[in-house]
Amino acid sequence: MTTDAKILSALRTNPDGVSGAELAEQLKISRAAIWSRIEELRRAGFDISASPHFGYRIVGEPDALLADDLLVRLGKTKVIGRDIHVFKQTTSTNDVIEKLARDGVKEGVVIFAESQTRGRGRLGRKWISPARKGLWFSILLRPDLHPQETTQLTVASATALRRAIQSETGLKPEIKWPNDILIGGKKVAGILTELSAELDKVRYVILGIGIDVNLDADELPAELKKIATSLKIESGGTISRAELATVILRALDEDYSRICAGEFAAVADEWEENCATIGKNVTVQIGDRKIRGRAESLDDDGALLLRTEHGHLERITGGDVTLEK
Ligand code: BT5
Repeated sequence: MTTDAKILSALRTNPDGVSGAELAEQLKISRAAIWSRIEELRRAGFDISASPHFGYRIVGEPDALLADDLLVRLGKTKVIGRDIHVFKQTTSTNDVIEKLARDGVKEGVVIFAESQTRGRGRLGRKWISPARKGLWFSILLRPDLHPQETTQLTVASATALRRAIQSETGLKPEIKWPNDILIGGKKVAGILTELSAELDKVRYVILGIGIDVNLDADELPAELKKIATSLKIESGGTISRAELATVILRALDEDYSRICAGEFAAVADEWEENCATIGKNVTVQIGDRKIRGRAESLDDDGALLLRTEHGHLERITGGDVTLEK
């Protein structure tokens, strides 16, 4: 943990204030060094008051993602969030993770970007990622899975995202197979799972997640106004992105562990309970092909089982689902 992270941690556990002398003692550095780090944190946007009576106190936090801060908030996890980096701007956080993956970096590293210039969805679609308005991040995973089983990871991520958003905001998000989180029928988050694999073994998976957090209605581009929303629009208040990111990373870590332990069935049960797709009549568009039917359940790999109009059970592994009204 860096000195800044240790100072932030001490300030947060002592909201009534902690003296420079106590901090110096705890961190085993001089009071002058503490003072200079506090100045640095103030420059990063932390509002830290200092008084002879109370010592140092945090009175305001910046609306910025800081790697040290996220690491301290997160504490110890099994895999996800072992290491966190924040970029001011990237093309796509999935691109950054891909480079790390090729360099042999261990799984669990998370890359956040305050904005992306070429954020992407599936099939090369564009993902808009305005600065400091959302959480745009990617995670490197190296699961011991067959390539076909990686849909399990998308399902697990959607389950974790839904749970975390609900606990943090009180909103009731729903999952739309395979990779959307909806509130009131509008998309608030999407997941892009990219993988590198040999014939029967996954080399690595890049889990890319985009969440619309603090966008106002007038900040959504015209083409998204009807289909997308943000947590701020739905809850009526600004949300701490750092706090939300922490809760989400913890939930993702839990569900990734469940998948690695072979407990996909339990994840799938939670998914089905909160899914806007199961039991509905849907149309699935796969390339030029359209399949209509009733979404029945998930299979063991996370694929969607669809009872078609002709009574056959079709196994769907990709595509865009539209819910019939
Ligand atoms: C997705 O694709 O939903 C996956 C989105 C993943 C984004 C994250 S951000 C961090 C990481 N780095 C990346 O470059 N990507 C990942 P898909 O199901 O194909 O949906 C894409 C469609 O969603 C677009 O065609 C738009 O209609 C819509 N869309 C674009 N930006 C959006 C936004 N910010 N919020 C809601 N919908 C959006």
